[in-house]
Amino acid sequence: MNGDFQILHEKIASSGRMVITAHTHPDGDAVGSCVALRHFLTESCGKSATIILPDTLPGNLAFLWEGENVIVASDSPDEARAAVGQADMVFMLDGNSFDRTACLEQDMLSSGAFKVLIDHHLDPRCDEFDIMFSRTDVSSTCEVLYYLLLTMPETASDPGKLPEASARALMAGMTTDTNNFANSVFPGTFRMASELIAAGVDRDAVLESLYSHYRENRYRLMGFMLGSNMTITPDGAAYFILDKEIHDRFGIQEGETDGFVNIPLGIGGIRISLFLHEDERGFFRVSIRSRKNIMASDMAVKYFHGGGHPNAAGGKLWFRESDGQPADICSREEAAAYIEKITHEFLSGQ
Ligand SMILES: [Mn+2]
Repeated sequence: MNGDFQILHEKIASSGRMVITAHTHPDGDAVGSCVALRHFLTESCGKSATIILPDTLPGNLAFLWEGENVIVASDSPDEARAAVGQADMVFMLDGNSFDRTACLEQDMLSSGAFKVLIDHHLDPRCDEFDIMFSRTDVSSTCEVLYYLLLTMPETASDPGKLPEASARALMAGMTTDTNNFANSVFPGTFRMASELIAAGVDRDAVLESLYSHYRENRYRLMGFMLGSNMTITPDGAAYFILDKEIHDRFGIQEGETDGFVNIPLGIGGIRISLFLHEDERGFFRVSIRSRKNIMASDMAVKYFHGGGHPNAAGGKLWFRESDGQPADICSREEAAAYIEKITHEFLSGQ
């Protein structure tokens, strides 16, 4: 699944304007890989590169993206479209298809730019890209990108030659996707971390930025969700439903519920955990985490129009018909009954 490094090097050398994008609701790996690549392309290769993301950037990752001049397509659709139209090279990071960029998808697909995929999800859409660097035996897109950048003539296998901002962003994205080395860790993941520290990345400062600047709201909500919202089923499923009323009551912002879905797996006997977050477009965003022998990705595909990794996946549950997308349930209130039914069905078969 891995493209020819030589072709990538040549294309970068001969291209002028580059666009870097990633999936909706960008997480640390998406933002980190975009920022790392942009600094490499601009500082090491002397190119012009713009990050265009579909929607809101999480405030807790501001230490990565502040000052990066990112175009957010939902805020500036015309500017985003123009930048994609002018690009001669497009990089899709941390998503296996342009459909993960939502409102940007059509512009990306119709662009005549040379398209590069750098990712770690299953089943990349080969037909959408000119070249792909896609692996699943890695922690994160940041890890794929790290080893890819080391093949570039500008670094010549020396992590010390990466721009400082790239090295820091790679460390940050890998750290969030592994939940700080708790899951999806491979030998190459530790090697990368070790080499980045040797190259000067201040890991303590990265951890401080990532995990010590949340707002109080996050922890008030966490207390409420664990105390009054979490349901545990006899089959060993745990689920939360964060509807709009709770969301507004706690004044929750993008990124502030990250990690909640992992918490129930700390309870003995819980096999799978689901976190539903209401979206104003008529669906719940569904995050799923599971123990090693349970396939969260199968559940995401089968019941939530989604996908992902074996133990960390996600999708959507539509409670209203929208844009020709039929509803999965008749109302928001039916979400709990639906989750009870499908987790029972799914876990009985495991
Ligand atoms: Mn990722």
